Amino acid sequence: MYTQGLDQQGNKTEGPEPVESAERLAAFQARIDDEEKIEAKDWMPEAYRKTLVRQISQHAHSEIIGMQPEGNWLTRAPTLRRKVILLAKVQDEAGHGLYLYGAGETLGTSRDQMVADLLSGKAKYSSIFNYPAITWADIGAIGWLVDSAAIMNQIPLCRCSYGPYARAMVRICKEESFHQRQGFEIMLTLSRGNDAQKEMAQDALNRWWWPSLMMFGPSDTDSKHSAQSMAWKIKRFSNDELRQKFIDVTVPQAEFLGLRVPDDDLEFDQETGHYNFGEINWQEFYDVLAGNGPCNTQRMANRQKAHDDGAWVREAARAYAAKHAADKAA
Ligand code: FAQ
Repeated sequence: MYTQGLDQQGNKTEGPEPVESAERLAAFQARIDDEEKIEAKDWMPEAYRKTLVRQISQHAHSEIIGMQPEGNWLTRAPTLRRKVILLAKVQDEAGHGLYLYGAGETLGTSRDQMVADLLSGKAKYSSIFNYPAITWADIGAIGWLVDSAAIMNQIPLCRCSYGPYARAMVRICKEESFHQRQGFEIMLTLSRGNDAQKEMAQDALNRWWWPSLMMFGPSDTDSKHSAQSMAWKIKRFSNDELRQKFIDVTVPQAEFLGLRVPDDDLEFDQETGHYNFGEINWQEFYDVLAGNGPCNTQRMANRQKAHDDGAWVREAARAYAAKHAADKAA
């Protein structure tokens, strides 16, 4: 049979034995179009698998690296109550990383491989975690803004075409909602506090606002993966659509807090029902992605150290598993 398909890199092939025949690809797309979930053992195009491993692993890495800015404040939380809540939040992020690595592994890439790609710099993690948490108000701003942005992006992922990722996102989103509330509550307390506390809240908003907008990724004209990911229903909304939704929801919250969003061009457009906003500094975004953000080096050094320090745990777990298997076989 002489057919056309795609090879493992997604290039068109013509020949007697295509890796991915046009018929197979069409049948796969039809399943997606019918809103069927694709499961781990189902046939899938190699490019679909690769896109998912890329996105899911980078998402997992973000959760794990994302523990650092907040972990930095565990020993300095202002009250025991705040400390307990923050501890629970940081532990949740570790859990999210684990569910996501688990979802990634269903696609045939081991967690060891995903972690190796993070440590070698091959795999990215979210740009937002390369900014420092300088004051306690930053913990409020991270919960309020970063978790809000994460929720805005992740709620549609609960309907992602790949079943294991979609199901992991359901639980993650529930926990992120609690995280968002705790962040907003910190900001509310500070903004109703004394002048120094209000100033601290405003300063945190000033520093976290623009990086939070960058979390949604490049503008639609520059997003290289969006079109295909939306056709595969991995992504349900474009980067710009989600960014706009986030701004529309968050600006009134800032007003409620009595804080000023640091954007002179921000204004509500009566005609569209959306906020118009100023130009994002994309150069800063790409600099952070290239490893030149304020904390990239520190974040990766900490992760590498944690990985090295955990070597004995991995070794003990392997020895335990080997002993268990030997006992079972005996
Ligand atoms: N940072 O073509 P697109 C959280 C990369 S979890 C770094 O638009 P795509 C929880 C992108 O990977 C936050 N890199 O890509 C928490 C691609 O590079 P590649 C993480 C970025 O995949 C809260 C290139 O740019 N959430 O916060 C960023 O279609 C508090 C071209 O971009 C997720 O990962 C960025 N901001 O869309 C934890 C959600 N944006 O791979 C602790 C799942 C883009 O070709 C404390 N991911 N890039 O080398 C997604 O929804 C998507 O992957 C996007 C990017 C929307 C992030």
